[in-house]
Amino acid sequence: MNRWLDDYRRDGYVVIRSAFPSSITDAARTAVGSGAIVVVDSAGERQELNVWTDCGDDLLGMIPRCDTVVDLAETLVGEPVSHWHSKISWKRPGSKGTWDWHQDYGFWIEEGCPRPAMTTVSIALDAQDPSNGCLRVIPGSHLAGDIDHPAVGAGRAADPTVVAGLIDEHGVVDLELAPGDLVAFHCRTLHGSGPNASERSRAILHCSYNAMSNEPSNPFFPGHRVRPIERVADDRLLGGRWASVDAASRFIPAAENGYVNEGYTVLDG
Ligand SMILES: O=C(O)CCC(=O)C(=O)O
Repeated sequence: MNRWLDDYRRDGYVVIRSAFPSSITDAARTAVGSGAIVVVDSAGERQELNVWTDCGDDLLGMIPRCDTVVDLAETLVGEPVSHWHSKISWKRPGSKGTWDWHQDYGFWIEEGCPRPAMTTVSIALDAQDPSNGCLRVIPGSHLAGDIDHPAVGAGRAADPTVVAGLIDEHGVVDLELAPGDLVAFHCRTLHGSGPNASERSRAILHCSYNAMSNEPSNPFFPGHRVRPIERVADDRLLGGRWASVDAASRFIPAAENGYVNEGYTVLDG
């Protein structure tokens, strides 16, 4: 874990290859698209998501609670963590939607989380590369402090002038991932993604965590309050002992979604 921590502290992200087998990623993929909401980007294009805060004994509730993911999150944050939320972010083939450059903490600070003691562990469900709109990061941008996130076009994004300066300084890394690869990134790491210009799907499962000592004073959901994670042993997950695949009954609907509070336009899928 220490090498990952060194990379994470330096770059603001770390990639771990082949963290999950195809038995898990194939099963999780079957939930893609069901119950999705749509978040509108700066150009008015559509991004599809399923978001949940409460984790049950279905597959999508067990992955964010499993030892592999939670141990990594706790190592990177440096203390016990609470589940913040998880989401499947899906770009269907040919979809034009993008994720504008942003720091997650630029939004989460609005819920009153005192410190950037938050991280996201993302698991690729499909192969992803620039042609299908893979996640992109600006390495080292987590050290740039809190950047303003004004309204930009039809959405919100990190101040484009600051982003341009950081890209000049640090460049951009396209996170090319195979199914089952994992990337963890700091809540201040600038990230985004482009359109899916390919004929392939691009689905990724983002699991986000907050330090137990970092209670939000203005949570947008009851599910954002800190609470201990009821962990799931990796053996149970890898052995396929989940109740069902999909957390559809707990996917947060468009009208109640935190993206609304963040100033995004959110539509039913
Ligand atoms: O899935 C992506 O490409 C990025 C999603 C993202 O940054 C977000 O949901 O905040």
